Amino acid sequence: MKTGLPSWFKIDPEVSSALHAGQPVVALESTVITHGLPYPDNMQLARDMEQEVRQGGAVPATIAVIAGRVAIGVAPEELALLARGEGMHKISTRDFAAAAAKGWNGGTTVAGTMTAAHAAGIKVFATGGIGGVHRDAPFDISADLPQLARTPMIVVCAGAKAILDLPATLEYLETFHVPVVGMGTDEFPAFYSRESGLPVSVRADSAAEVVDIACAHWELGLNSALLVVVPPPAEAALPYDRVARDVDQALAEAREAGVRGQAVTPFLLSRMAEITGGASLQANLALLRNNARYAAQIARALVARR
Ligand code: PSU
Ligand code: MN
Repeated sequence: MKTGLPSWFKIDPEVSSALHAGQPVVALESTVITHGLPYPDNMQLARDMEQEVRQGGAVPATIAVIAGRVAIGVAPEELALLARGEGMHKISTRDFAAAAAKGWNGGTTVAGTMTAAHAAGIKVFATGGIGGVHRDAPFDISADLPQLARTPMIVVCAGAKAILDLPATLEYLETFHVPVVGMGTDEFPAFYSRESGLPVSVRADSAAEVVDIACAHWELGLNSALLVVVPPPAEAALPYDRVARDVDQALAEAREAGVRGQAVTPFLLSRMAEITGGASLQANLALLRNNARYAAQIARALVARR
């Protein structure tokens, strides 16, 4: 637990006492609630992820911005407000100051959640799929990547979103010394799919092994994150070839509609859900719950190690 947080942070009492006592805590993001999933699935999912973390023996800390204050752990009524989505901002690292000054409400992205979680002293974070390098020009690289390059945390995800340029995303992670740790796999998962044909940088077969790698990495004085990638559950995963076709269609529609900036990822995710007749949404929900479960195991292994 760190001190000296900005006055516009508020830490939930349960999260605060867990951090003080050195108990396992898992950060959860909230752009997936405000911009990534439709209502009311988003609200159910947010509760389910918290439940998975608890069942795994850790304390969940869903991070969001409520009336300009960065909440480390949100109350049930705040979660419902985020899920209804009206007037919600998408808050990445650069947006906190604006949110604080203007009293915004919003969901924090992977980058934003990492910034806030790290400030609060949380080491483990679960999300769905990170942002990355988008395909073709004009040049769009998610702020998630530079944040991973400079924040010492364990980020659990199902790879990068299938709508991205996955080889370029992995190249970026390599350049900025972010280990990509395959949880029980040698292959980088492609979010909706278990396979991508691309390799991870190292495989781990247990939470304890992930922690061994993380601790060695940080003992070297490195400040980058570990990206732990978990394949989506087989029963909900979609075949890579089928996803590739649907992604091409969604991307063509985004281009035609002139969608830009922060709106690109939410547009593509919601079009994918429609094009796949809801199958991509089911895969997304399943992998989010699964990642929360793995993150809890890793948070416990990290505490056990210390
Ligand atoms: N994982 C999901 N759904 C999402 C996201 C992750 O299953 O909507 C969000 C994360 O908050 C991530 C963001 O940071 O998508 C990426 O947005 P962008 O490409 O604009 O950086
Ligand atoms: Mn972008």
